[in-house]
Amino acid sequence: MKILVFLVMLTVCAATPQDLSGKMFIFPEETNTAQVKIETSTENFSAVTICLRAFTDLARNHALFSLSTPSSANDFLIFKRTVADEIQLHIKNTFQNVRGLEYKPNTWHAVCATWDAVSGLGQLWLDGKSSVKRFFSSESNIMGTTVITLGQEQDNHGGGFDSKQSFVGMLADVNLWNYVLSPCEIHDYTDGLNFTPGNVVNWRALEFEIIGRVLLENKQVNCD
Ligand SMILES: *[C@@H]1O[C@H](CO)[C@@H](O)[C@H](O)[C@H]1NC(C)=O
Ligand SMILES: [Ca+2]
Repeated sequence: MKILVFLVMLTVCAATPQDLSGKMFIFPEETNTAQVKIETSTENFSAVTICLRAFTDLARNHALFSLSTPSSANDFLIFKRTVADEIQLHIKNTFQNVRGLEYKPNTWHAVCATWDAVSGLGQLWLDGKSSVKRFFSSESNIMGTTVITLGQEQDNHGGGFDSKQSFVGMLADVNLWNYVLSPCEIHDYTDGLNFTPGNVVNWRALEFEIIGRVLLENKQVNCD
């Protein structure tokens, strides 16, 4: 009976949206288990914009954002590679290497990525600077039950994690839209100005589940 009550409470907690304004997730150790699972009922994307902020000193491969569907483990993946200044963007299991971005360690970076099914073009933004637009996949939408994980990279739907691709550091301000944001909107997000929160994933009303050692704390602010 106690276990049942506890499980019900856990379910309720996971399902209740929380306003995480001013907060960050801390991933304090390298594991193949610790993650934040983000829930969304959207199962049909004709376009995507994802924005988040990340702070890490990792020099190795690591996932910044991993979205899978049953048919595609890398339906939308932002993957920092060991190669300096190279970030891999995977959309519908097709990847492109984005080069020349200044991804410095121990710095908060605003990372955004966009894609739409009509043109098939994807683009990465780092701290308000865009990459070139590259072709990934067109005509079909991202379809099926989506599993979003922060902290781990999915090699299969909801699993297949590798500690050597895990994220260690801090993540915040995760928002996901089912349309492509304009460059001005991406700048507003990057600069912390007013922007329309994600209509699929909203940091101010986040439905999520923490698995393993991930801490939620106030974002550090610099003292004057
Ligand atoms: C998915 O959305 C597209 C429009 O982008 C629509 O034409 C299609 O019917 C939708 N598919 C499903 C299974 O809902
Ligand atoms: Ca992997």
